Amino acid sequence: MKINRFEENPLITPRDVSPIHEGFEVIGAFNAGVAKFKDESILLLRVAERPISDNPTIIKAPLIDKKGELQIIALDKNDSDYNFEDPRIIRRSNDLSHFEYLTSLSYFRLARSKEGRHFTVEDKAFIYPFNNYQTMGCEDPRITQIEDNYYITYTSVSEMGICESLALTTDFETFEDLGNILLPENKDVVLFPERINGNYYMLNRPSPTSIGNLDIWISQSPDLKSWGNHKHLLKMSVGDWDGGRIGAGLPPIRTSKGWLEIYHGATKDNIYCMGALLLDLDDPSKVLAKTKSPIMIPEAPYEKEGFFGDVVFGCGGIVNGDILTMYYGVSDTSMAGCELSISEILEQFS
Ligand code: MAN
Repeated sequence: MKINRFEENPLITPRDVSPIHEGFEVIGAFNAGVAKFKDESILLLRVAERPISDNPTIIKAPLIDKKGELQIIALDKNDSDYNFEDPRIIRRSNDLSHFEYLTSLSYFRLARSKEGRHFTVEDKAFIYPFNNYQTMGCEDPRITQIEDNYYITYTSVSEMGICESLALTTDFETFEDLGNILLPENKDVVLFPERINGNYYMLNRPSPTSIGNLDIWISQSPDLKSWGNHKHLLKMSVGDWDGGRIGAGLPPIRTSKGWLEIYHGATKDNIYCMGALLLDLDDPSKVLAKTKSPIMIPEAPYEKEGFFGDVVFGCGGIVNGDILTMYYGVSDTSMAGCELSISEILEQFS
């Protein structure tokens, strides 16, 4: 499978983004939602900022309190009550299955480009945590255009859990909050770009804790508000590139063969790759085919090294004829771009 990675990669790095919080540094500008709006390519970046710690033994964790004020928790790295092994999260040593704090606070900022390779990042936030479901941030947005509406699905993180929220913009200047659409824990929601037999559809990824796996599900709605008819869609594998978890990546793309879904899979050791799925055009709960191997694996230095290396994580793309320009997060740090041929992806299924 040929992938034309842009020569300009990485397209946006933390250095290109100035922090909006005093005393913080930007450690990630990644996992962006993507849209074509008028003559612009738009990236809705997940920007992660963390409080600067002058003392190497002190780790600081940002939190927004119930009054909407930013608080900083300072923890000693030698405190045996806590586990600091994962750079992204802080766990209690006596309960490694849950996390207590995130080491950074994520929110969304827009970046715009006329030619799709050089982006200007806006100085202000576009969506900043605004309710109690988001005290630990907003993450991994996807944008689906349905007619003239651009729907943004994203995760809201708080001590109540990780749930899925929906927002709407028609101008990329302001947005309307449409609430939480899925209970915790759920992630990786993408909407289909059109109604199918009168209904809206979404892919999502619940995280069951007692039995079950980190698999992809599909749900249906008459109005984008009430979601039901939840069906299991795709199981992660055992011991393979997608043996740790899977989740939807880009909003599905209509092709003559079916809905093409480019999704992510991770190994148990958190190496994130992208694979492809083909779903029935009339009934997207039917999987027609799945690529055996990933279509993209972390290979370039910027995909292998960073805050959390060995990660390619696509949340959106722009289709022009047979060419899909995919913008994808790399190493939980930066944004990169590449071109793929849709017909070549479809050939991987046969
Ligand atoms: C995982 C990772 C992190 C993220 C948390 C909370 O640990 O995806 O990047 O911040 O979940 O969603």
